[in-house]
Amino acid sequence: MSQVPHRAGFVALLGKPNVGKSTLLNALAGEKLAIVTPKAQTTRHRILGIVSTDDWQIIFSDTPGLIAPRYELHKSMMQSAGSALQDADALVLMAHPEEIFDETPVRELLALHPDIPRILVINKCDAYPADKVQARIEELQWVKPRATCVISALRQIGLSELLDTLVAILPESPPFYDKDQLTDRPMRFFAAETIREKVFLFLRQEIPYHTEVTILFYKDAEGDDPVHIEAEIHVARQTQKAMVIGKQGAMIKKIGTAARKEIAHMLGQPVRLELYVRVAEDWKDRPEWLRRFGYE
Ligand SMILES: Nc1nc2c(ncn2[C@@H]2O[C@H](COP(=O)(O)OP(=O)(O)OP(=O)(O)O)[C@@H](O)[C@H]2O)c(=O)[nH]1
Ligand SMILES: [Mg+2]
Repeated sequence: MSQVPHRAGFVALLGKPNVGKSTLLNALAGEKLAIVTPKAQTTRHRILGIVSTDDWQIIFSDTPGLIAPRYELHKSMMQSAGSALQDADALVLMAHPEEIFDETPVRELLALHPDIPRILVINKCDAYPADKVQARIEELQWVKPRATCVISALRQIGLSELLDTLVAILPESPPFYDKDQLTDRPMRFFAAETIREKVFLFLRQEIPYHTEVTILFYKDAEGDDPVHIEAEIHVARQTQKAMVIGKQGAMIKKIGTAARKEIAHMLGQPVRLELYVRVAEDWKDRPEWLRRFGYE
């Protein structure tokens, strides 16, 4: 048994879209919990990633990238980012040297929580020269960080220094979750997110932003029957439905095959996956659809 007091607490990962928050969550958790794509605004819900050792437990919240809301969907996404600060013992503000989005939503959210210790994390150090990294650190001094870490979430550089920095801030506390628990989300959520990731990766420009995925049916393997999942891909307009299905069903087949392989890999079991495409007219601005899709 270790003699040091046990520490535990909550850390919110915040930043503009595309800075690498989900990549960092996955790297720290050692598992793919959050989907990652080159497109901004990939993450739509808060996702917990629980990292535990004998001596400490950090509960990270991955959050949607901070933007000025244009749809009801965005408002809900920004609320879920804000909710990660309600119980946070520390916040990680993630940035990288060449961000494009407006900084106002970041400033506004941080202003609401002046007392939460802030760690500035400059990500993607593998892709930028040191002088650019340094320039970004200087630009972000308005954050008044308690510490600054330079990392590459992708190449897993600087992560243990980041963890040491965070553990030093955490209060003494028993763990909040079982030490072998990785996240708060059920497998159905990861199945839906995996399908949504393939939509983000394979479809052009704006289509992914009009797409949501729900699980209709989920049954564990039984005897010779594999895990059976039926999911609906919802789009906002009829024309988008044709794009998701593709010529002679080629696109939906590509999405289904890639998602099925990845879900099967996650579960370590074969999976039967059936996908349906439905039109949910203008769902991004319709509270009844948003509620159905799990947004508050
Ligand atoms: N070169 C480099 N690319 C990275 C690094 N971390 C993330 N990326 C890439 O940046 C893109 C966005 O990564 P995400 O993890 O989805 O970013 P995010 O902050 O979660 O984005 P949203 O969910 O849209 O807010 C992906 O293409 C990642 O592969 C890094 O350390 N180095
Ligand atoms: Mg993300």
